Formats: sequence, structure tokens, C-alpha cells
Amino acid sequence: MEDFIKKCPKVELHAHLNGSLSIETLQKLAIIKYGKSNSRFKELCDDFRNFEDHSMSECFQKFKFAHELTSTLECLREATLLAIKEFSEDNVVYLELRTTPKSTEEMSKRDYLENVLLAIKKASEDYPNILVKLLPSIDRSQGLDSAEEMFSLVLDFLEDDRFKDIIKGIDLSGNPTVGNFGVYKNLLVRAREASLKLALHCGEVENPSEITEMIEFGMDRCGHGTFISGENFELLKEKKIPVECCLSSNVVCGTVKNFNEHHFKRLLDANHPVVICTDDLGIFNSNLSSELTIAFNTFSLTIDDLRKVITNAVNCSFAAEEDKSDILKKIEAFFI
Ligand code: 6MZ
Repeated sequence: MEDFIKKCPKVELHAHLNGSLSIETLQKLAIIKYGKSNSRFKELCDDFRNFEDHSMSECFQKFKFAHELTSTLECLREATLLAIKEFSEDNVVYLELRTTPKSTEEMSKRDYLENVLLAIKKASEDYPNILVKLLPSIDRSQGLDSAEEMFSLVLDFLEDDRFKDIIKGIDLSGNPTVGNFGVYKNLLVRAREASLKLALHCGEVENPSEITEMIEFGMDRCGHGTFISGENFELLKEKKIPVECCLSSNVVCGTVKNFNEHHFKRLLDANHPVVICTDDLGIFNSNLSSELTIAFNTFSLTIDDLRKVITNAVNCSFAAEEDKSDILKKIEAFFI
């Protein structure tokens, strides 16, 4: 089955750029940045993947490692290209990447966003089998000023003919135990008015009042949705908000005890639009084929279930209608 899933054309909707750098990619970036690869680097990579304490805070510590290696323009472009290459090698045919623009000694947030967009454009030539879109991210732990700065860059790039078809929406992510949703509402309303879609991390940790506030506000897709229950779950279903489930991420971060207890199955059984995503394949040492295989084996899915989950991903993607129909044709051809 693993081989069948690997060969299947797939759609990835929830992938954070710096979390999507495999160990091989990080090693290549270290060589570009520091000029050599050494055994200390190997140890750092092992640290990166080993979780002593399965908690959200330990997970968030890990990002610093990738951020250090993508702090130059050259490494950032290379990281973006290599991440896309690896998704393409896993037969992902449509990818929505998300990332929070950062300023470093060498680049401003504008440079960051522009170079990620340039790398996505280059990838369309180098890896023509995968179509890539971008959801610039608000990091909820960084506060409103930072989010406003990012949003004004997005509005600028939406006016730029080179990039306007690449940016499809806004992601709200970051450590869910820090900051609060309400602060970003006004900005998100303006994003909607600018025809951007909203993919919001919601209910990744237990916080019922914030979950209610977010679902009532509305979103085009919900990231994780782990702790959505009771009336909030009914409202989510009523509003038909698709949920992006990230199995390994949730189990490693300790928000779900084990794969068997993952809420993916509850959503699938409720016939709710649900998709499987990787979140941060470098950190969780996974890829989309592995995540779908885990779902397939854990929940004894049928081929029809698999097809449904992959098709759901196309339907709730932020791709243009003609792109959706091309991707659906590829998937249908595979399952015949
Ligand atoms: C919430 C997450 C996340 O933006 O530097 N990120 N936010 N929950 C998660 N579950 C594990 N995984 C990643 O990619 C890394 C950033 O994505 C967000 C965090 O803000 C993290 O710093 P970029 O490319």
C-alpha cells in the first residue's frame, strides 16, 4: 500500500516552509552557509529529530535550528527550492506552502517574501510537475505590529504581476499557547476584503472560548482542530469548514495520545471535509505519503476513503478552478 500511496498524485495544504526542510536539505544548507559538513552537524540533526519531552514548547524550540540555516537570501531560496523538490519527488502535484517573513542581518521581511516567491517561480521551471502557491503566515506569538508589516508586504506583492497568482491566502499559526486570536481579527477581515483565503490554526490546544470566537469569525480552512468538541464541533460542521489533520505532528507534540485516538477518523465518519497534511515533515521525519499510509493503516481505510481524502484536498485547496480540475483529472486517472 505504501508504494501505491507514494505513486498517487497528492495535494499538500498545510506545510510550514522552515518545518518542511528534511535533514538532507538542512545539511546542504549548512554546507552553503558554513562551508563544510561535520560530525557536530550530525549531532544537531539528531537533536532536531529527537523529542525527549513531547510538548508543544519543545517542538517550537526546534524551529530555531532551521531558521538559523535560512537566514541568508541564498540559503532561503535554496531551502524553498529543495522543499518543493522533495514534495515533488513524493508525487505531490499541488502544494500550498506557508511561512512567516523574517528579517535577519542580511535581509528585510520584504526581501524574505520576495525571495521565497522568486524561488517558487523558479521551481515552476525546475519542477514542472508540481504547482506551488504561498500563504504568508502571521505568527500569533509576534504581535499585531509584526502581522501588519507582513500584511502590507502581501498587499504590495499582490499588485506585482510576477507574484499575484502565487499568493492565495493568509495563514495564522505560531505557538498556540502564546498570543490571542482577537488581536488579529481586524487584519483578517481586511485580508478577506483583498480576496485572500484564510487558513487558521484553530483548536490545536484546548481553549474553548477562543475556538468559539474563531469558528464564529469563520475561515476557509481550519488547521488541526484537535480540541474542537461539543457545540464548537457542531458549528464547524454547520459551517462546513474543512480541517487539515496532521497526524504525526499532533502525536509528537503530545496533543493527541496516539494515532488511534486522532480526531481525523471522527471527521471522516461525520462525512466532514477533512484532509491529511504533514505540517513540518523535517521535524516529524515524515512526508505526505507516510502520513496517508499511517491514516490508511491506523483506521483501516478503503481505497475509496483514500481517494476521497485526496480529492477533498483538491476541492478545499485555494487553487484556481481550472487548476483544480486539472489536478482532479490526474487523480481520477490514477484511481481508475
Ligand atoms: C503552529 C506552527 C506549527 O514560518 O518559519 N508552525 N504553528 N502549530 C504548529 N504545529 C506543530 N508548526 C510550525 O515555519 C516555521 C513556523 O511555522 C509555525 C511556527 O510559527 C514556526 O516558527 P516558517 O517557515
